[in-house]
Amino acid sequence: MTTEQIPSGPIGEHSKNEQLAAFRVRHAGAKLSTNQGVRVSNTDDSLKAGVRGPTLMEDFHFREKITHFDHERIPERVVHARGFGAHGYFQVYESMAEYTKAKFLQDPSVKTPVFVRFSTVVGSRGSADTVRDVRGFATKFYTEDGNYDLVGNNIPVFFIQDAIKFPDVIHAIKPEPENEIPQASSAHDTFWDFVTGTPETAHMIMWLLSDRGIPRSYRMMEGFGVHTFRFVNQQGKACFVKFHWKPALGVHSLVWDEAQKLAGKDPDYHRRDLWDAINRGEYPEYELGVQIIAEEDEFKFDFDILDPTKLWPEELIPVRRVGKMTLTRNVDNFFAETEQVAFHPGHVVPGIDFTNDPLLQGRLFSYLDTQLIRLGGPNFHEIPINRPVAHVHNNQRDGYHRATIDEGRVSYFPNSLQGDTPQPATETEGGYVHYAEKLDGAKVRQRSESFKDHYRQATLFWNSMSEVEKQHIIQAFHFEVGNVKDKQIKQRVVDMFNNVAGDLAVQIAVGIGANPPASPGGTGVTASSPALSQENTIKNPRTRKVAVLAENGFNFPEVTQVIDTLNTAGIQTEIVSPNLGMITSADGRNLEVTKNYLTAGSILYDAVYIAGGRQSVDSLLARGDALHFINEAFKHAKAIGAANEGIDLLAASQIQGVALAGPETQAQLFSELGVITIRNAADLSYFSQEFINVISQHRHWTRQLQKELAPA
Ligand code: HDD
Repeated sequence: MTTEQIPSGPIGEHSKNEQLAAFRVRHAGAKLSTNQGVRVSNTDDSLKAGVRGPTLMEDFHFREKITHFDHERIPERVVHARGFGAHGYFQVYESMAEYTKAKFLQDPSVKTPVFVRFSTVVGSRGSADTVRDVRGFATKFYTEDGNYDLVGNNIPVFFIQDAIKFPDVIHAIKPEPENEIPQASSAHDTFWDFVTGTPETAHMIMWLLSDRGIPRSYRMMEGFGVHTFRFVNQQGKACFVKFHWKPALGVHSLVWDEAQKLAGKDPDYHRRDLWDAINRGEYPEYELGVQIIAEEDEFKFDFDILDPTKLWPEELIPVRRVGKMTLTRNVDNFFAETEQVAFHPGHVVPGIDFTNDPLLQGRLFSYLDTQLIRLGGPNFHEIPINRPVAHVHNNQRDGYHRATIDEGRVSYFPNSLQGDTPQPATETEGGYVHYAEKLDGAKVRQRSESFKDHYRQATLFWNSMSEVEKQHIIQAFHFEVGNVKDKQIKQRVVDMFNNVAGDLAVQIAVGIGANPPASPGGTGVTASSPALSQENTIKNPRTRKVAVLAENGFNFPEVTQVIDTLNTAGIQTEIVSPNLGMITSADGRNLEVTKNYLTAGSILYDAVYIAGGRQSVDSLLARGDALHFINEAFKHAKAIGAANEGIDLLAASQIQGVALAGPETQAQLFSELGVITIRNAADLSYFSQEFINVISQHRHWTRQLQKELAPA
């Protein structure tokens, strides 16, 4: 199939989907065949010489079936092996012509198809989703000008400044080579050995050990292009640009204990969350943001804008939201799409160009190189998910797995036999012309002096954290470095992070049995950046998940009113009870149970609601699982709601120091630290609304600070 046969016409939301349609095969209702299209009469028994005899070589069906199976695996990505993708579209809000000529950033009526793959970096393909790690956020825009890939992460800075260090940092963070332990974790000696020998990692380590390292959902994390790129407009004028993705649902995280337990209870937690949301029509949305610096302002800042370990503080250089991406469709086949998609930061379109960031420059080599081995040769661009919607015409030919049938004798340029075509396009015809940056320098293997401040922005990040975010970072250090066996490495961690902030280093030292720093350090930076704290993010209750604990004898009118109000606000509810099937209310009505205590756990929910009803609550009171559910949800700072008798379960739990509605209280709402209760109210609409507000807060950290982190 040539690209000419692909539905042409203006690029629109569905153009990639229409292109993919030509490759889809539906097998339902069909007869079984070999790969040669020969119908198969029996696929359960190999061809044998006698019923108890040996299998015959001539069994072509057996040979083909087994051979194909033997070759099903391709190498997993050397990093970002575990990922999950979805289709959608991008729409710009208004023309960006002032800054860039990129066509997909011009016309607000155009919906450019996109494919996004989210990933973890360190773990192998089968590892758990919720590990502490950087998340990849890679977007392929199928634009009119050809494919543009924005291959970013959920952290705006990187571990290293020069791509030549990439194998070192990855070797250090991957499982240790002699025993392949630990999987998908940075909590081991080799990684911290590398970190403490490489001070440029300090800033990103602060991010990794913050709540950003354990997102609640792919739908609730930011994305960053990390590098400084260039926009170039029609007149050839360039500016520096950094890209951001801002999620409509805000930036939210798990807590560490929850993340670890989820890795066992539901290792697919993030992919399931994305898959389910898209299937429900709750389409994830992210606004594209840009920060722009004029070429002439390159040296105006106290950091080098080419240094990928530095961010541009949003308060200094505001993020302008220029468009929105909406993910609307799950893949049809994980391997064909998510596994075979090939991203490359070098896939750029006219209007977007590179800078001399040495990390970016190295990436431009690595991604094409890796696809050659991973996808088996130079024709990976022909795999349906990788095909541009724009037409492809060139003189590249042959190679493994070539699918295009190139017609004609000509595969060279210049030529007279085909009128010198395909021929280069002029700039006005859309030909890509590299920005004519003037360069002058000696060949050196050196790091610029302007790249040598490794700590000031790490301090800025630390200063910007709320109290509870700081506590989480310290706990993360205690976990990560607590798993390091070498005492000298542990001490080096304290000494290195003393350069970031003295109070941080002192608190790290306490938890890992190292000596506090000889003298409290720091950088002297006192500024903070509110944009860096998740405390200041969007709080939106939509798509949150609430467990409803109920058993036979529950109060039907009460429970259904609460559930209906939550559902209307876009919050999901699941009835959790000891057995699947139906439970019957005190007034004889039935509700279907969604999960039992083996298939569910508080960690799978954002909030818990305990149904009223005497008999139901008496059963819950006798059930250790239910009390554990509540205690764990409380520990993880989640919203908890209860009405009437349901409050008795709270009173019997380990929740202490929170005022609850007492048996005699008349319709008065009690709401403290995210625990909300009411008794004797004829109508629960006010309660339900307040419960939604409490859920929308995501987590009630004050509770954690007061109850958990207070010194004994
Ligand atoms: Fe990379 C994959 C993001 C630095 C070499 N990288 C990969 C993916 C993401 C990133 C999201 C997964 C793409 C997918 O879903 O298929 N990488 C980044 C970011 C970086 C970065 C944001 C720094 C700003 N990467 C980086 C360097 C190198 C690589 C410096 C090598 C010099 N990255 C690769 C790779 C991968 C990759 C080995 C593995 C699989 C692939 O490319 O397709 O080439």
